[in-house]
Amino acid sequence: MTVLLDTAPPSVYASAAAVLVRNWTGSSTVPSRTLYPHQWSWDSAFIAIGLRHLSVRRAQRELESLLGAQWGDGRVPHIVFNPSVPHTAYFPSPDFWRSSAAGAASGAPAGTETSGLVQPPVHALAAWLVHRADPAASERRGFLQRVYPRLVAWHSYLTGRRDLGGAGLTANVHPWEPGMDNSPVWDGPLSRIEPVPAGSYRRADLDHGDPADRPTDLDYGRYVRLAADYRDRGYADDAHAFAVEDPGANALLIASEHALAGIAAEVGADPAPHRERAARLTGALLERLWDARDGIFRCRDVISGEPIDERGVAGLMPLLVPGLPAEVVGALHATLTGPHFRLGELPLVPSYDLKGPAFDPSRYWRGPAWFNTAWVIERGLRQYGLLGDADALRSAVVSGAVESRFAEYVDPFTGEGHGTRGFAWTAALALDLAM
Ligand code: 9YW
Repeated sequence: MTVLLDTAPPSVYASAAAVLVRNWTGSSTVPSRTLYPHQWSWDSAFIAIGLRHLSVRRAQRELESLLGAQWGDGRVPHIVFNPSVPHTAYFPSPDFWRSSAAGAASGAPAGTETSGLVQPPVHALAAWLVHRADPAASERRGFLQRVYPRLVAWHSYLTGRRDLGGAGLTANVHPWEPGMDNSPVWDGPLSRIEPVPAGSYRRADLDHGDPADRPTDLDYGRYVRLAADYRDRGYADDAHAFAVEDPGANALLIASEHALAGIAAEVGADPAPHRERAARLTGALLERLWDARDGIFRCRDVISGEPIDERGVAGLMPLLVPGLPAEVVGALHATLTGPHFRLGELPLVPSYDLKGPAFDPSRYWRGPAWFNTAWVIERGLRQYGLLGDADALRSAVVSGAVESRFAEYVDPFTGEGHGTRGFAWTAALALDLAM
């Protein structure tokens, strides 16, 4: 591996690089050696954004190994399983998903085992940032030429078969898909789902994670029901008991669609359709999910047709979307720094409303602060010239990551680490913001 010269302080650089080197398997990076021993989709995109500062080639490989497991229908699976890891190490394992047996209808790859769900589409943005880190090397290897058609197919799946609400936005069909598994935002739509019986499966996550920090058994019973039903329908997108339009996933899709326009121009394709799609998606996001009264984007429950009355960090992530009306940016900034999220007073951004009834500072996505959402919000603040808050958030990400030994998530008040340590995207994104 060629290690590039960098400008990050040596302690940040060396310790973040050590995590990324330790978690590298030879073709991709595991989020955590213990808790998550396979390749995860949006993790890999965030990881590539950091890896580009260590090795552009390795960052390209990270994305290309993930895209190599893309299904024929365009979906990029949320987990790509490492065949050398025992099935007992993570649940649900390949024998649960049975992707390679899913058949021709969805075009799952025959030689690789994957899940059948997706995660937020950070990949085109990541590919663009990896390219920008060393355009000459990227061009020599034909990186963008190879990934462009796959990224186009991926976005077509999300805006085609996954436009379940019919208004242009992409919908998520499982709480694992927006990447924020047990966010209180899902409690309402999830309460309609009959959990599978306790004892019908075994949670491997509790071998490594503190039960008080992880989703509950009731949540898991519902996650398993939804995933098993999807599998049993051959991963067809025609009937879902859970479907939501998430502002975080859609914001990342829009940012990635803009990145795809940049990629198209580089590879000699027409960028205009990507710009048009980004504009259409932005219009739909504002039309469907913006709550002007409360100054936050809401998630929409596609089954009930109603916005979900909870404030989650995903509702602030559209700050990443270029070209928002000034009053929307101003209101989002006020919400971010106001009593529900308290940026400025607190160093990072809690995953859920500090005043919300379900707030819990240590349980996973029900309150703790995460580094990937902070990275997205930092970029959004910077884009809109809110530089004081962007600078403060940037240094809080870097110091919080190092001080917590690259924790998966931290207590939003104390910064105390929770979950696994040596978590890859925490290291990657701290490295990116330290450069
Ligand atoms: C799980 C790997 C994944 C992340 C998700 C996070 C968690 C998996 O870990 O989900 O077993 O709960 O919620 O965003 O991609 O890091």
